[in-house]
Amino acid sequence: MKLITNQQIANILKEISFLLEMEEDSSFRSRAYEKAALIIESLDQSLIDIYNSGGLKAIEKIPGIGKSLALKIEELIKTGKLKYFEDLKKQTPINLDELTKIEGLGPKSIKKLYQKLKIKNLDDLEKAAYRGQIRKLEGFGQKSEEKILKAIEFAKKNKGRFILGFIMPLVKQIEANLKNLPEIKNVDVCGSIRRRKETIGDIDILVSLKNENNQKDIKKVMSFFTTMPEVEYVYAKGDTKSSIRLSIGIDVDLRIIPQKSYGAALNYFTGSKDHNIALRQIALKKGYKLNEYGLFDKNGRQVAGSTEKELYEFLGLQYIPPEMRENVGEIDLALKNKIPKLIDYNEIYGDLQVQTNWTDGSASIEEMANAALKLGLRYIAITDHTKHLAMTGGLDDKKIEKQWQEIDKLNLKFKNQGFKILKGTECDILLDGSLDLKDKTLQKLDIVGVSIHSHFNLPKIEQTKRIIKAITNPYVNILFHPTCRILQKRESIQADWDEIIKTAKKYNVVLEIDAFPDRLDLNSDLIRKCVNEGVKMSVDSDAHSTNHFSFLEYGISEARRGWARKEDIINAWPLEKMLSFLKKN
Ligand code: DGT
Ligand code: CA
Ligand code: CA
Ligand code: ZN
Repeated sequence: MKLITNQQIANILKEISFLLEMEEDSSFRSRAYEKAALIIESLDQSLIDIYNSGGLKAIEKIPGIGKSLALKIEELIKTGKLKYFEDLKKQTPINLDELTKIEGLGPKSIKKLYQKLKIKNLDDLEKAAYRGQIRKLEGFGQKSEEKILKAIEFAKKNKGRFILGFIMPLVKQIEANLKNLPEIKNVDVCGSIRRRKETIGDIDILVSLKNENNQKDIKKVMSFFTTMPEVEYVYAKGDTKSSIRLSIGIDVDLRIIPQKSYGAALNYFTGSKDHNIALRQIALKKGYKLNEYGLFDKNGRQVAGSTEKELYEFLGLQYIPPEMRENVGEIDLALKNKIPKLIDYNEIYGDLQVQTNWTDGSASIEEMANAALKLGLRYIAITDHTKHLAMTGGLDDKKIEKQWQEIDKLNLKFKNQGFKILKGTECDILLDGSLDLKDKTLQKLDIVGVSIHSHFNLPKIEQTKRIIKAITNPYVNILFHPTCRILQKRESIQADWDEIIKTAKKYNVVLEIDAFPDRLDLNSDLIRKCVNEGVKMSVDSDAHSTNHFSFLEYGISEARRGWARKEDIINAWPLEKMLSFLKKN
């Protein structure tokens, strides 16, 4: 039995779907795999648990998963591998991971590039583009060749980094497994993960032991770590540090730290490097020496370092939350005792961007509401796409009115649970800045969100004008995923953000922090600007299935990285307060 997560299984099914899509006449089978992947991603229970308690039959009972798929899942659970998938990959030996990161390359074009130019990976693609071979292919042109080159540059910058929210379930699982070892006292994941950076290079873990110098315990912890089922390769196994690579391709370091140095090590390995350097300078000015073993006076005596709190105290600094440690002004604030009270992870009341199966979501309004309620939320806004986004089956003015009838009915049901479903939209901003629904429809909605889903490459001046025209519409409440970036896939659109923030302030428009792990847009710099200008924000999951509400966590992380407080985030407020803020005169 292999420890394979639902996400890993879903990813394999997605790759199969992609590979099938490249073949002729396989799009039906391809869609079945894609659908199954989405269903598996939104399961509450792990497939391993389902399989262990009910066997193959229980897997088959999951909607959307038939006999043949269930057998494949069983094979993955039992062996960690799937022969069907390995064979498919042999037939088309291309690096999908790399090539699908190039914006605009879908299954059909990747297939053509492979068949005509033998392009298997990013390297091949880059060479062919530089040689001008791609523009000669049917269906490609000089413009798409240029676009590909730009996308390659972008992808190279991100190579080897992982998106925090997608890797976090695995990190939490490893952390929990270590915590369960009876020899271990403290476990902390530090580095960029503790700072909640959007993407991370590796996983840095610190532990301390209950019996610090017991060689047997040290060996046992290190052996456990280097033989976890996810381990693919062991770089080093020692008494104080071990390093491994996991099968998904990410490296993990584990360090055993003596209790008296634990805070200093935690601080050092959390970083950022620039934050560390600034702290060390403060220590020097005070006549101390700071390193990962502790804070030491002139005589080499340790004065602090067993806890982080103590360390900051001795340096004359207020405690600085890890999300702020980027040396962008936080140390000054701490010196003046002015670290803001950041929004906390349990302070979100509602979610203002939620998609359902009325468009491209996978669950019904009721299922989404129940999932939100289960997580402790008090309200959600249903914000399905509008008609201009035709591939999602976007709603028009008529269809959205039908949706309101369903919402009204459901609200009767949810009322005694203290939960409210708001009528919303993710209304498309058209090329000229006008909106995809009529004003008289927008007027009747509780939450009008607007966003861009096309023409990402407009010049800065035009893009700015377009957005400003949209958000000055009197019925607009929120600009969803304002910069439209997709991490590792698409750069932000070009726009004058100072101008947009100014306009948002004037027109009482909220800017969204989209919590979907590959969006996190606004980024921390823009969030800090909004906080400074008094522009309010929302943290929304952009959920497309019931388990996506858990993404809110990463939106809160981004908000904290941008120094936002509860008063800056409107859905950290109770419903009435939030709605009355949005009301316009
Ligand atoms: P990553 O892994 O690229 O996402 O980013 P980090 O910040 O986790 O960087 P990593 O894993 O290289 O190192 C973990 C922490 O260790 C880093 O945030 C600060 C500390 N550190 C590493 N190298 C140095 C160094 O040369 N000087 C100082 N002061 N600190 C360092
Ligand atoms: Ca790291
Ligand atoms: Ca590291
Ligand atoms: Zn959107």
